[in-house]
Amino acid sequence: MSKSSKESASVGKGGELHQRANTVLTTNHGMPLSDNQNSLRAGERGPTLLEDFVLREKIFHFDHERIPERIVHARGSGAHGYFEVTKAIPGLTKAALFSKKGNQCPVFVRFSTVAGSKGSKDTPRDVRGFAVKFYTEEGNWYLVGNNMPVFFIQDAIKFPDLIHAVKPEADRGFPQAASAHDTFWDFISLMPEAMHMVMWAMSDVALPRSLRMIEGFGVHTFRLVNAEGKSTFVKFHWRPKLGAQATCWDEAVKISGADPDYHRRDLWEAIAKGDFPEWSFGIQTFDEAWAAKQPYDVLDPTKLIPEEDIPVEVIGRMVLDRNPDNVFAETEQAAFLPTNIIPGVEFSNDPLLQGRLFSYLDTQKSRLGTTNFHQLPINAPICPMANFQRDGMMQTAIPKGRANYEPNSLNEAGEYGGPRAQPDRGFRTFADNNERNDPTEKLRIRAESFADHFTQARMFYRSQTVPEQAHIAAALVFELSKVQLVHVRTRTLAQLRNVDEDLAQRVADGLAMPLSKAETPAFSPQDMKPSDKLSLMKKFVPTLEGRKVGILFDEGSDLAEINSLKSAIEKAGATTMLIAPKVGGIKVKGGTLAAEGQLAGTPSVLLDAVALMLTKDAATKLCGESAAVDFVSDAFVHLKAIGHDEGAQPLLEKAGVVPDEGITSLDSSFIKAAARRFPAREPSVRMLP
Ligand code: HDE
Repeated sequence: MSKSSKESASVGKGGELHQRANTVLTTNHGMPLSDNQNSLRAGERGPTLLEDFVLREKIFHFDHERIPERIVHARGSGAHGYFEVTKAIPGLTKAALFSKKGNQCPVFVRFSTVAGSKGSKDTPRDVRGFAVKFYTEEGNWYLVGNNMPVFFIQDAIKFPDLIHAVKPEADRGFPQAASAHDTFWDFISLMPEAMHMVMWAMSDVALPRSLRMIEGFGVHTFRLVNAEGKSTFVKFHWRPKLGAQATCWDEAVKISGADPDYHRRDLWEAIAKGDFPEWSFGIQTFDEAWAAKQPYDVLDPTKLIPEEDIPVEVIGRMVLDRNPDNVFAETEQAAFLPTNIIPGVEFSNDPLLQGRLFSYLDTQKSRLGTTNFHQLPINAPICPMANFQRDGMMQTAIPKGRANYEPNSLNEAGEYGGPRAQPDRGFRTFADNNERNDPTEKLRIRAESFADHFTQARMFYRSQTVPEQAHIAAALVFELSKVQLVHVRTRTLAQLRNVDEDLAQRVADGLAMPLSKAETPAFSPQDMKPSDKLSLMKKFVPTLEGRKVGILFDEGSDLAEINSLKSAIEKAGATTMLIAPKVGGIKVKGGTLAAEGQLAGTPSVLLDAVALMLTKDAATKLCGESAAVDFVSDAFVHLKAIGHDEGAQPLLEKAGVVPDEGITSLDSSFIKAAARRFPAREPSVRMLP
């Protein structure tokens, strides 16, 4: 779909704007230019002339380069790739895509943060958007999901309030890309239905190590409909091949200073070097009868379906193998709409999803300025499309003939009468006659079955490992410490008591506040079985694949040893980065070695593990350089493996490193340790509540 960047625009046959190899610089109208350095002046030192249409066109276009950023999910990173069906499911859906194992279609994915504006950082504590365009032979299917399986609210009517509350506060315009402020917690503490999602947002899942290491969820219950018209409910899941992994909070904070583009750079670089990120695609399926028996409502987007109850069945895989050619044309102009479905995939009555169904079309018109946004290359279907919709701003299609209405009988006159609906193959809405829906009344009402706000929040918290529970408590203490309205803190503590008494007590202690009086919930929380699938640490995949290991060297380090460690790390699937105090070339034993990163500009927060290959003299000298001391002490407190030779000892001591199983020599034990983190170290480096 994309064109080579060497080509430039010119007007071609039939009036279509297309690309051809062109080395001549022209105006937008194709007129060749003689000078792109000087504007047209009245005399050598005189004023610029109004007549300078070349200058005017260039500046006019520049002045309008920005379009409104997305109200949510403004900061995003995109990538192209393909989806492949690994298990056909014709019994469940008539979608042609899923009819045969091996079927493939191109995809475009946009990952995003939610709260921050376009220029914010990549690593705030936040939900991540995971939006996929499947360009199928039956039209574009968009699965616009997140990296957490539930959401804050049950009804679309609360979305503007939620987003207003989390965005920078209305009077002061800060904080940017942060939920740690009064208005967010004010709102959230008044919305008990948010508590389950709050647990997720305060967990390590909100601090991804890489976009290549996040899970994805369709969140809502959807339907699959087969050729016989039978409907099956479905939840969609993406699982990263590299395993889901998070950073420490302190690490995420420091990364945002060291590299605000950490995630987009990581995604771009991995794809550019052929290390293609991959996800498996899975479904949980169930029917009305099963749904009716659950203690929660499957239409309630604040609930998940435990995998212990319905396992995820893998039916596909997605590989991202191409970076965008142009961020604006593709990632920025990509328009996602949950309404873009294909025959065989349908909505449920989830009231949050129902609200999304009309919201996204409005957004695209307001952001892209025209009803013809679907014609932009990134949004256009790759299958044939035809209808009688015409005209509108920035119409780029040139429909031929007289037929712009239907029915018509132009065919009978030998003319092209245009396309016709296909009763057999076309999309039909599933006739949902479930008696639980009771469509006989119009009501502004919340179903009774949506009333339990705490059971799953409790299940999530109790499914975490001890260190993960401590992280949730620490995140809540951090966020609430930024809240200045004391009654909001008190109210949040009351909500937390319904999630878990121990958690509430830890947070109260961490704030040095008394535990609030418990509030009686509308529905008393139940104790569900904890689920191992909800813990990142329990699911952790110990692999070096896709990770980055830093090798710190300096004058006198041994080139042969560096090279041999480098190749052992690379053999295990990681990339390496050579780091030294100066980049140009340092005299080492056996030659001169240039570094890829300068020590002060490459803190260890940007790496998964570090190796210190230093002579004793170099290490002693580096004890006087805070960037070197921080490099080591941060790796230690961020629970990373540190491999080192004898010479590095003075620097380890200065950095306060205490030996444990993550502090290794530079042999195979380092390669093994580098694939892990060491949470057991945490209590000695951080006073968690
Ligand atoms: Fe969105 N959401 N959303 N959302 N959403 C947008 O659409 C909205 C919700 C999600 O990379 C907007 O084109 C409403 C849930 C993603 O371009 C907007 C409601 C989930 C993206 C919008 C929700 C999402 C968006 C902003 C409540 C997870 C980024 C720009 C009814 C399942 C897509 C745009 C991209 C984007 C509205 C709730 C995911 C304003 C009204 C729940 C991943 O239309």
